[in-house]
Amino acid sequence: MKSKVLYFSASLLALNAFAVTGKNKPNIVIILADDLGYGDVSAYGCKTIHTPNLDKLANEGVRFTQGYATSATSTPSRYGMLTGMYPWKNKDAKILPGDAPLLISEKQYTLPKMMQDAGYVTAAIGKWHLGMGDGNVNWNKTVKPGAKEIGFDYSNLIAATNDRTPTVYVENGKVVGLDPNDPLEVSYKDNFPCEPTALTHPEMLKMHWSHGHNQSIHNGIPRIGYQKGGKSALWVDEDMADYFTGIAKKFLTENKNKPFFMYFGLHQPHVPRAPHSRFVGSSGMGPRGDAILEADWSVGEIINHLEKLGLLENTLVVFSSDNGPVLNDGYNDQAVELVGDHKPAGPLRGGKYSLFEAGTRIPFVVYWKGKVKPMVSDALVCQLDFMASIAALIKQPLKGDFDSQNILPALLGKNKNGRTDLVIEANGKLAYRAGNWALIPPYKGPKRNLTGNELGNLAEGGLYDLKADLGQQHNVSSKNRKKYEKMYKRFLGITKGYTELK
Ligand code: NG6
Ligand code: CA
Repeated sequence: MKSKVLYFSASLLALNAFAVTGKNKPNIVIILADDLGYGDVSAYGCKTIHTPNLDKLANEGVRFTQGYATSATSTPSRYGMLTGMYPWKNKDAKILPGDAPLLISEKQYTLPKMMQDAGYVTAAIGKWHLGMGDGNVNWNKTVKPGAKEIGFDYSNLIAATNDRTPTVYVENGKVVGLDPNDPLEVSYKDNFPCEPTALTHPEMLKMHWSHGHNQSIHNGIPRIGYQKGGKSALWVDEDMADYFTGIAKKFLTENKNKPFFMYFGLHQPHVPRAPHSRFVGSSGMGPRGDAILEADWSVGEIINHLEKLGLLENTLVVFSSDNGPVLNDGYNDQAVELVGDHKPAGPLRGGKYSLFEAGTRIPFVVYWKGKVKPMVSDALVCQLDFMASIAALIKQPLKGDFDSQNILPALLGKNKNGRTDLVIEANGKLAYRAGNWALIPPYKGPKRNLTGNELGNLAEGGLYDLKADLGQQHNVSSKNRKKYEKMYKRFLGITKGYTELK
């Protein structure tokens, strides 16, 4: 009897403790699209595509006109967001193959570890692209270290990108649905004997490649990288949105009584664009537009689910993209032919892979029902700052040196004092934003890559007054030599010791 009473009061105590530590902590949901451009969301001014669910967040939250990713490609961008450190400080933070080892050191403090320390349940769902395993992965065993080791209690991921092998879902380090009698093997060096590739078996393709993407074929789509076996575990691209949206909803339902942090990486509109048949033809712009509408649907599902669970007023939702837009990223999917008047980068110059604005300036929305007032903010904000800003929000002390800055009031729309400056990265090269100005140091290299996007290699360097010239049409570096040199000096002061990633 006594032990029962003890047990009863202990659980009351536990409940009470939960009420104090747990109840008032807002949940955090970060939704990151893949290659979605500044002009791809109708709330950002485009009239060529209609994204009602993203618009709801943008129009009822804080819509940032100067929101940035740290990098113009996925891996470094995600690294910056999750570690609070500039990605160019880690020489390995560049586009990773599907069999790359975990990029973030297990010793590194991360945003999800901070959330765990604050009592949150954490999840990473969807696109990963930060490496998993030790560089010599056996996909038929538990793959580690991975998301768990850097702070995610639960994970359900694609290892890299939807155009790279392995084309399987990895849940908590285990390939989902794998048959032990049909082991999965992956290689980024050599093909496996007798396995078809896009070069040897073009007749197997339902989607054709234009550059890269001519190795293993799965689901009629040629990929980067080779793989063999694991047939029962291979994903169906057209079902991926339903799969991950379902996983996210399940995580939210199961953790509705705890404070949670969910990082949801959408795979759209990255190539290969293979949306579910429900969305095929919905945009009139071919697979790229249809994939954007599928992503919009997915975001709507998550928001509606939070509402259904009664959690919307206690959940801070961030929506953004890992880098800027691209039309032809290696497949002939009519993105270029069907784009019409649509401008994926909006008024900005460049796109994915670019040091020009459209490489890193992306849709960036903070939505918190009842807590954040609708507004448009021109504060300079970056995904790098989530770590220090969320630390401030949940009153979790952040020890150590981070590039992440606490700009919480700006993120919540309470003021417009964002960062004063920011270093951005593209293809291992750096550029600098400060105030209204964008500085691109002198770089050798091609004007464009195979996608047709401008990279921002300017032999003489560039200086742009974004207030007067948002589209970066007028390089004023010679006219404003003093300004250029002053900014360049400040840029070198921040990036000293950095040598271009090879
Ligand atoms: C490039 C791929 C591109 C895309 C990109 C990563 C080729 C020719 N191009 O190497 O298709 O996969 O890597 O994109 O292979 S990201 O958004 O994940 O950074
Ligand atoms: Ca991307």
